[in-house]
Amino acid sequence: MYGTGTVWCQSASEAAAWKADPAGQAAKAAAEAAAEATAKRDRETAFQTAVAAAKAAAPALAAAFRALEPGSDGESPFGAMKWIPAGTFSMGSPSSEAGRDDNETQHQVTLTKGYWMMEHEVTQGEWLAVMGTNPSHFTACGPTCPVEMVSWDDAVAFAKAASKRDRVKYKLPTEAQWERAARGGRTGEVYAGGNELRAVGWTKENSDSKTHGVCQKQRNGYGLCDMSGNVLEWTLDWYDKAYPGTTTDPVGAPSGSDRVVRGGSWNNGPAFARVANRSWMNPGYFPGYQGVRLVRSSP
Ligand SMILES: [Ca+2]
Ligand SMILES: [Ca+2]
Repeated sequence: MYGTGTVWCQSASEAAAWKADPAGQAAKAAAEAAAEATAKRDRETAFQTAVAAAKAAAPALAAAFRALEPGSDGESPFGAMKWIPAGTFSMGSPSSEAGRDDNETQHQVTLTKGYWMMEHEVTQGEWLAVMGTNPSHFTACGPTCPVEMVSWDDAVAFAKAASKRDRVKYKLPTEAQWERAARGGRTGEVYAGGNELRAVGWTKENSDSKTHGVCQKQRNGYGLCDMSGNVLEWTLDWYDKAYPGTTTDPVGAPSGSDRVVRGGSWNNGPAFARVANRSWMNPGYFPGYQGVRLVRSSP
């Protein structure tokens, strides 16, 4: 700290500027404080507007979503829901994939039922409209940025509250549902939506150490955004290094200490954003890079 006789400064150059022109510096500081206060007010207004709009629109959107036929994409109170078809796909990574680990052995998995998945990570505005709180660290990012600092228990509570509000059965995706959705019905893509990571997601390489508004990057084959990067996403499954024994509608280990989290985040390097990458986290942990996205099973 540098004293000037009037204020304490963070640097010697700042202190010199105060000594040379105290009135000018005081005016500048006041203008900066006023701009910051305005930005904060605008942000709060943006949140209030988004939440009011979300709450007003939810009943009609939920009714339409409840009536939607399996097999079709549709609108929901959480924006577009993309239909992910039943089928067999290749889960895990080929041994040639750079950055892979030995918990990704490639194998065929069959999902016997299709399901809808949110095109984007649950946003701060959407979380606030359902839960009445915003636990996020990056509130300056605004209502269309992903919610973070949510534990697995928080995410499950959110799915329950949203299900009650919309009278739709939302859940966290199983790990297999998450990976099938992230693959987008394509083969040969390392990241969700392509092999150029910067084009499809926010990771440590391009995030500027923060979250970003959802759906700013290229979508994947099913029209989903940010399956690689931005925030990590909880899945329903307990983590085990070995995949579940069954390859038809697998549901994860019967018990465990950590839940599977997928897709990497603004805080992780490129290897974590690979579609095949499997990470895990204590269900009670809620860092500023942990978010969620929900699915709805077909009726
Ligand atoms: Ca993500
Ligand atoms: Ca890994």
